[in-house]
Amino acid sequence: MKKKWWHDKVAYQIYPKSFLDTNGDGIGDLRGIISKLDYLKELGIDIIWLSPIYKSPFVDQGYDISDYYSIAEEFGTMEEFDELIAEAKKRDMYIVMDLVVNHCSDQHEWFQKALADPDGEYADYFYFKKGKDGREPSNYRSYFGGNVWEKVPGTDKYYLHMFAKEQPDLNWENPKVRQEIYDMVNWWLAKGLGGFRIDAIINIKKDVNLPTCEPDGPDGLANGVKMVEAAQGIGGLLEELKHETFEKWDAFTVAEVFNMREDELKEFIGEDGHFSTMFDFSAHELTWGGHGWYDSKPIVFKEWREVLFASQKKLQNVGFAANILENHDEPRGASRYLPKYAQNEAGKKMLATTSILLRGIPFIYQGQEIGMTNCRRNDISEYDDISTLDQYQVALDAGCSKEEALRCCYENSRDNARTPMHWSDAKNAGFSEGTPWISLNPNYAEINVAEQEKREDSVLSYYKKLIALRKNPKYCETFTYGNFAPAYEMYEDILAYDRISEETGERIRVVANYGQSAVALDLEEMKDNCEVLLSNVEKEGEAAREIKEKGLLTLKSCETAVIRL
Ligand code: TEU
Ligand code: CA
Repeated sequence: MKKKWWHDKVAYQIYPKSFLDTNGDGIGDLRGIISKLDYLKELGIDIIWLSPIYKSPFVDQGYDISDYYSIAEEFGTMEEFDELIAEAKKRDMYIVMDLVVNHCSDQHEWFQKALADPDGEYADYFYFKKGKDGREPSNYRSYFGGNVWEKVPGTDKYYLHMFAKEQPDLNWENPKVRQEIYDMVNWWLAKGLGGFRIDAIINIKKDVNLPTCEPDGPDGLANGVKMVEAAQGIGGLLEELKHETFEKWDAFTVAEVFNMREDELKEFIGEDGHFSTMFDFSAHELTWGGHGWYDSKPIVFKEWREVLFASQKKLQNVGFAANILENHDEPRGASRYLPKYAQNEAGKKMLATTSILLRGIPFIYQGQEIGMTNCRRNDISEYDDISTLDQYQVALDAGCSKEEALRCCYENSRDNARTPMHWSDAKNAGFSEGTPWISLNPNYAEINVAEQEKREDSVLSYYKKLIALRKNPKYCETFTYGNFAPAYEMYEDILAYDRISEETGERIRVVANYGQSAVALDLEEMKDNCEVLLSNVEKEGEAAREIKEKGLLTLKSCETAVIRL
């Protein structure tokens, strides 16, 4: 395997709007990010992914870009952005931006020009299509609800939007569009970016000619993903994109890919694949219901372990996954993956351990490192997210009560991760002196950075130790390139695996007890040669003694350990 500069890195996602506000307007900003670079450095972060900071009307929180070449005023200036890159560089850190090019905002100059002249050059930057019998060309549902086709005012045409109607899809079949995108990507890379996280990229290739089909919901529409699944030949587009941009700069790219064809994995992230890596969403997909959040499923430990292991085994023969527990679209990991009895500091450390030491690039989402949780809201008006508002309605339409629909939002809402970061127990958790754009999770008095920085046994302190262990030059080779092999699969509640270096033969075992009762794990054969590298109950010495004397390691509920065999 060709070694790449990003293989042994640890990444962190910042949701700028909710990270840190320094001018009191209630919105996080670039100044706030710059001021926390040392905090991130100390945590052990190398790569920082910023959710979109481009100019935007914020219909979908910046994933609707109206000018790819400017920074949203809300976040700051281009000078501040350049300063951020320079300051990151000083600390050996990389800034990765979000690349949102499946669609732009309806306020983008291109779309405005297209509306002004629906038969002109710019209409071809998008998908403009004649309706059928005075109706939309077909009946596919956009991800945020409603038909993917929206009327172009004053014409018999419709334009396509896979997401909100304010996010018209760009026509990647048009070479001029592709060139505009490549120029823009190169322009940002020339500033010294480390690379990009690439948004919703599977959607750039679609079969817009799919005829109307059997509806799968009371809205008379059918899942829009069908158009993506029916399309062939995305590889050509992705290769050209890579060749024209990323490759020239040795940039790091992490793609957000759903609904990829299984047999295309190697082309996507194999050596010389389209991308450096892509997120492993296999655990998250377990919770998908057939119709919406109202029929989503809770995580069942054994199923989760199974897909996690299957995914690790499959990926190690191909490339590197980017491993996440949460992001700005997902509920908080501690609330989703931990059973009630494990939703405590020990449980959060255990979850961190089993995730961060997997094979792949770990991505930590802001607040995960202190164990932030989902946030309960009493009324739908307290939510901001466009998708949450849609899914609430979908739940009501399916016959759920108001209470049930709110519970779906509590469990699934994208706003769970978008509440402001908890820096301290001061006003607004130290996030802002003004009125935060979205209300905080009230538990900031208990869960916050300042308190955890003071405490050796906090979740934050543990994350630091865990990341330092992964990056320790002694074990780095094993944690980065080592193979993955499941362990103790016969136990119902144990999540355990070995990382084994082909190069040095070193074997490191990660063990965790997600169950409620203690389990004694057999280490008889290795008992004379074990070293306990990390434990979440501060008993490395005790654990080592038990292994040496009895050839066993007893893990209580929520206990985890990392052992060099
Ligand atoms: O998310 C893409 C997205 O919404 C997917 O979960 C989608 O449902 C999937 O492709 C279905 O198969 C990204 C961003 O992360 C999100 O915040 C944006 O709202 C969205 O794109 C639109 O830009
Ligand atoms: Ca601000």
